[in-house]
Amino acid sequence: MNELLQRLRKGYGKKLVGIHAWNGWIVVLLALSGLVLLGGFWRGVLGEGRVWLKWFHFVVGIASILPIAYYLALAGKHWKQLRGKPWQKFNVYVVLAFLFGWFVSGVLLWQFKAVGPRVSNAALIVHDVLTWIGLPYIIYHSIARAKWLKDPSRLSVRVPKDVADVHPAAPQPVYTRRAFIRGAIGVGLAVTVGPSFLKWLGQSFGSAGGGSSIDQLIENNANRLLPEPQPLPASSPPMGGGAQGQFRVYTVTPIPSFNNDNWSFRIDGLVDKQMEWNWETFVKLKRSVQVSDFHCVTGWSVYKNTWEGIPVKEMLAMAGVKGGAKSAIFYSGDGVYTSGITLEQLAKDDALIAVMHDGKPIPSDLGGPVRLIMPKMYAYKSVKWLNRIELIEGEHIGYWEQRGYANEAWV
Ligand SMILES: Nc1nc2c(c(=O)[nH]1)N[C@H]1C(S)=C(S)[C@@H](COP(=O)(O)O)O[C@H]1N2
Ligand SMILES: [Mo]
Repeated sequence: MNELLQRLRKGYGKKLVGIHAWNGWIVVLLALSGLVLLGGFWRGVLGEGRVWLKWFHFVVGIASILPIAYYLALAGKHWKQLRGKPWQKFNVYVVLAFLFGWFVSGVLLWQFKAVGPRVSNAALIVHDVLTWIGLPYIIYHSIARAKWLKDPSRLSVRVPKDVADVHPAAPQPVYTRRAFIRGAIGVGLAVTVGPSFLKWLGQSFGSAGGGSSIDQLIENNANRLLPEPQPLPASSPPMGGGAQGQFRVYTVTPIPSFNNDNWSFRIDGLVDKQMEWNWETFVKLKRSVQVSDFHCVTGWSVYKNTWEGIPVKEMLAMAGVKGGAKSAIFYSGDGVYTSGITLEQLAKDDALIAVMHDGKPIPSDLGGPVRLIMPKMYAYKSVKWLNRIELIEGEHIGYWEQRGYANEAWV
């Protein structure tokens, strides 16, 4: 009988096992690269590597269609084999649904420019939810399955009837060990993946569970700049009715913190009059209020932000732009991050040097005390901890732009 089982497993069975192995490795590669892309910690460590990793993730993701297509070609046969095994059928449905969902949402995220922020936002949420549910499921499945396959009485190959008549199947042991292993894996996963899942849940649907995460960011504000800016009437209550969505805190450096002694703001380069402010003089500059949406290239957005600050136009007018100047470099007080924007692009009324968000000082995690806001461009132009503007003759290629993001960043 052993010989016969072997023979049955060879041709088609071998193919199935092969597909399974390929698919398993692809899922492992996608999971690892995906989790690194998601983890804020890795942004600073990887730098340029992050853009390569993103391409790797896309290419492997697209390649994942191959074993799936191959499987679908063989699915009819597999289906017959699974007759009378509803749980295994269910499992195939679940795995295919996950792979399909990941693939479709992944393609939408890859094509974020073509589909626009609403769609890519939804795709990102789908992609994340599938990851947090599907990954534990698939890890659990492969571990449980590996144990299972080692037990020869549980091979999923059906023994033909005539063979079964001569060799009745061995009595099934009451398998408490397997139940134990499954239970242990379940608990292990809950402990390891659980906390990050809950954190993600909190970030994505923050206000649902009381204490929205932006309030937490404000509470943890590491900046100490006095006096606090007082909101204009249009900011408090916020003209836009309050931001919709959650910011993901992005940074390529440790989050800097500022106080009245170590903070200043400067405009220099090709200007008539180089200018510098300390906090006390900076908060006295005339501000205005705008409502705008905020879009990150990785797919998430925050809608209807009420920002209050100094329009870039007015700031430039104070310093006076020299004839030869063509663009501006925006420097972050983190000492690393920069972005370049042309004066033509900066002529838009909504280019803002923001000091307040929804009527409150911008917390340090979100780039406070002062950040750039370019509502019609992807948010990598919105330099956090902005403390210097330099006017130059040519073009500047900023931090992410050097690492593969387009210098032209219109949404
Ligand atoms: N100094 C600095 N500014 C930055 C970044 C950064 O890493 N460092 N990331 C940019 C990117 S890619 C995005 S999407 C937004 C994110 O803003 P948030 O962290 O307030 O959500 O900040 C932009 N400005
Ligand atoms: Mo971004």
